[in-house]
Amino acid sequence: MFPDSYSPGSSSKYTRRFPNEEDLDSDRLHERKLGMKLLVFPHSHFCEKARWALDAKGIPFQPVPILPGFHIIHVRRYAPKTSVPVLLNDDEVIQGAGEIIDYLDMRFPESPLTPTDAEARRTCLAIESSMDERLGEDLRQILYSGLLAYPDFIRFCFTFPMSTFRKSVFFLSYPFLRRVIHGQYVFSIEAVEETKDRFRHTMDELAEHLKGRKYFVGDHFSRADLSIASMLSLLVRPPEHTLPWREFPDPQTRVFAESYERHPVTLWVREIYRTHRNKPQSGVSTRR
Ligand SMILES: N[C@@H](CCC(=O)N[C@@H](CS)C(=O)NCC(=O)O)C(=O)O
Repeated sequence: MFPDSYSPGSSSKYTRRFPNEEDLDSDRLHERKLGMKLLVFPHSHFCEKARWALDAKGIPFQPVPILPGFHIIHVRRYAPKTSVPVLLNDDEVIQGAGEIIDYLDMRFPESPLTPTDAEARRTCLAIESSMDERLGEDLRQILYSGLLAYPDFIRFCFTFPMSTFRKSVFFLSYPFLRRVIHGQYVFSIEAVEETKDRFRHTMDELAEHLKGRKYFVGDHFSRADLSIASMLSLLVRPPEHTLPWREFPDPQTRVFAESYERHPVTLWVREIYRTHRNKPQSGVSTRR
């Protein structure tokens, strides 16, 4: 089903999807006429990274929020893994936020998000990959550990733009989903405590790196900045993000978030969102 892949850089690839029987379905043909689609969980920081890259390039697209749990069936219709974001562009399917940036830079090379200088590019990709894990995955574990006990909040994050029917489906499936998410991302209280220490260390390390600089690599905004800011979006909750944030309902999560309120990296994320989010390099506004 995925016979063709392409790797322009160390971490990038895209998958060309070949037509199959499902493509004859009229709804899906209709879908495909509307341009690029991005399958997302609305609050997901990896999805924010892909949305931001599309917006930064001024590429119109339609975000398609999908229900967790059911996403497995939906996403696997197109892609080999179950995760979002997934970008659909005619018969091309690109899964993974970094891969989507690779693809966009290859297809729309104007205003690249990846530095063209080889050394800067290597540094940029290394930072991105390491921070996806150290910030993105660690923060997800920490936040879910406190917030899964609040179904209304989690439902809001996953279903914010969806119909009442879908919200109800989410609610009914939540006891099961909660167990799955806990098993997949939280593991145990001890693991979360360890992760919190590591996260503090990562944030302090980033603050050190940022001293006297505006951007992580060179003098220009790049995918390293976009990735780090996106990975921290759930903690910093900048107003430029597409989700209308709600206060964390869990007291411990509030204490955790407040402990980073004045951290230099938090201030940097706010500034990068203010100056670079919803400001396409090409000047075309695609705010959604
Ligand atoms: N490496 C992937 C990670 C994406 C990811 O972890 N997505 C999560 C949401 S934040 C997801 O889809 N989880 C459900 C699943 O994997 O089935 C990327 O960069 O896009």
